[in-house]
Amino acid sequence: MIEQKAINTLRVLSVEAIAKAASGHPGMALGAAPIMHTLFTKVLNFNPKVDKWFNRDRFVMAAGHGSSLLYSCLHLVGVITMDDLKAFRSLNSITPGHPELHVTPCVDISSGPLGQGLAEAVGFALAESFLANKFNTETAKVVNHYTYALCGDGDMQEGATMESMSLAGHLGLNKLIVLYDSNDVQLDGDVAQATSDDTKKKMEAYNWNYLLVKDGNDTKDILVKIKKAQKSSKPTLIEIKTVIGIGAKQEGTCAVHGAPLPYEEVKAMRKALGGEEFSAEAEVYELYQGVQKNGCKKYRKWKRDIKQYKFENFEKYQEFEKIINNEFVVDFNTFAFKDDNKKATRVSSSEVLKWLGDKVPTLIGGTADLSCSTKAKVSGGFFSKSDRSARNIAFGVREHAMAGICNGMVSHGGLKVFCSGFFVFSDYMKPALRLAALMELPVIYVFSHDSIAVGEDGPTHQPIEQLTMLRSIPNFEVIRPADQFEMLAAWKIAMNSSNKPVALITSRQDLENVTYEKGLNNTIHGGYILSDFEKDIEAIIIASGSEVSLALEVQKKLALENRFVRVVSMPSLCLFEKQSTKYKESVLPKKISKRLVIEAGDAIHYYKYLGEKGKAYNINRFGKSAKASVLFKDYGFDSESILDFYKSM
Ligand SMILES: Cc1ncc(C[n+]2csc(CCOP(=O)(O)OP(=O)(O)O)c2C)c(N)n1
Repeated sequence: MIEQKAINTLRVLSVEAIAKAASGHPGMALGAAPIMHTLFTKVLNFNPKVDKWFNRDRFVMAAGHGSSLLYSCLHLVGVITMDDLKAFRSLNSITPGHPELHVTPCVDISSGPLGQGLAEAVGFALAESFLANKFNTETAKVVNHYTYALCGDGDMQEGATMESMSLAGHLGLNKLIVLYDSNDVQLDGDVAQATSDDTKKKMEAYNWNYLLVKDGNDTKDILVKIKKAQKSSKPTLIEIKTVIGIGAKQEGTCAVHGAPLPYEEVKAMRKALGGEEFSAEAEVYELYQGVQKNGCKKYRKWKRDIKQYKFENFEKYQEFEKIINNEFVVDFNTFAFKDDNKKATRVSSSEVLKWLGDKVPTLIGGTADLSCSTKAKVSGGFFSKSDRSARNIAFGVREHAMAGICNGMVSHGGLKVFCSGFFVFSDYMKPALRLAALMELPVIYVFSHDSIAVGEDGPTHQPIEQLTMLRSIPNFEVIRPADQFEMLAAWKIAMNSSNKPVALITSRQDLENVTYEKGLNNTIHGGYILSDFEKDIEAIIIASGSEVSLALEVQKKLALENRFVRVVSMPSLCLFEKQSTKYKESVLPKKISKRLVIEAGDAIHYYKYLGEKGKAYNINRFGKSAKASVLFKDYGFDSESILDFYKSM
């Protein structure tokens, strides 16, 4: 029967690719082939010829180690060539070890770090539900797709998965369908070694619809359950019982999870299927070409719907076009702060964000139960089952899921997305931040309570090493503004970013306004001369955020003694790094080798600017519990102590 032949073709192509690469995961590729076959030939709405069709169903291979199986499907459907498949896991191929956005056509998002995929899928489903509510009309459903994910036992063990599922159930994201390749085996052995959860009860408790397919080879049942899931008022998990590495000598054991099958076994599988190595029969290709035809048909229908939409709702259509092409332009010159008063940068950030929210109808985001503290809120209420139009998401205390969900939302397209929490808990979000950077997704993070000035909450809540952590992520912008003017400029950078995430690091405590026009115009350069003297200067003081005003105080005190120093505000080391050598030299000329960096945290990334005579005045031990003012004094973050230190250099 052709269907069985197609499934076996997927299996054999996958194990051949793994064997050729001498690396990969045959277990899942063999076991989950019927699931992927069903999904690709009978369920997924996508157009292999128009990779990023906006209304396509989204698919997340959460168990990203099953990438060879995904690539086999993409080959049969005509998206990648057999040569691509042969180049599996090799340098510069479009078939990398785990699925990667921007590398393989028709891969919607990067996955493989277990737990991320489910969060990403929830982000896709949330984005769909928001945009569908915003743009669809009675006659035209311009945003109307499902989100599917394929996960394994490992995913189901991850905390981020559970956080995400809990939120998806609460929000009733019913167009999310998760196919669970439940084979009871993982890398180290049987799942039972580590888990005895009752999946059905767990999912039902999370407000999910739970369905079971007892035999993972029964494609009819898989399809029946998917169709049922499509009608559910809740998100659905379909647990599909499969056998890991089915057909291999060691099927059903962890031996087939992540090591290539012996060559003889691969050869035997090919022999049983027939044909040459890395080949598929014409009728199998034909079957998969049906997917192409169907996808193209659906795409053309959507195009017709859009025409109709344009005709009936021209304004909405224009807005829709703008959002899908990411063409919302904000004129930041029209923004004015409420006043010039001393204020925390979390407050100035909040003023800008509220204003932006009113300007950009698809700016959406939320906090991990901290909107009162981080003040990251746009106007209106909270997104919920009954209000799909609200643009504040109550993520609950689920930082990891929040960050992964935002990746899904941005990757979906059509949205500008922010999320927010205490800076110290950015640690909880790191795996997803890293992926955002890797995927070039412009998620905006608002992290508040940026130093020991958190105060009485104590060392557990006081970030010390988090600036270093974020600054060490490639393709990730970190901006720590000194006052409201740098804050406004930082939001502009964040909103204009198209290919990298941006973290805005804000203070809990009030900060004097010190930068004005200079801050507005120069934050984009990462570091700039904030205050200088005509006279010969003996040193440069570099500072960021709340420490910039301290640097200015030290400068003033030194000037009273006829000693002149330059103050450089450095809101973003990452942006400064990107400036020309000439610009960097103009700010930090080599001839002025005495330099002092003031930053209330670990300062390792400044060392290259310090030279032999430079010193960092920073914090690299944990904080303490006390009032912020007391702590700053205790840690020597007052101008007198810094002055003494400077003089001792
Ligand atoms: C966060 C994370 N931790 C560890 C791994 C390494 N890893 C990849 S697959 C896997 C086992 C997953 O088991 P399961 O989902 O049951 O996959 P199967 O054995 O069925 O292929 C592990 C530990 C990973 N990819 N991501």
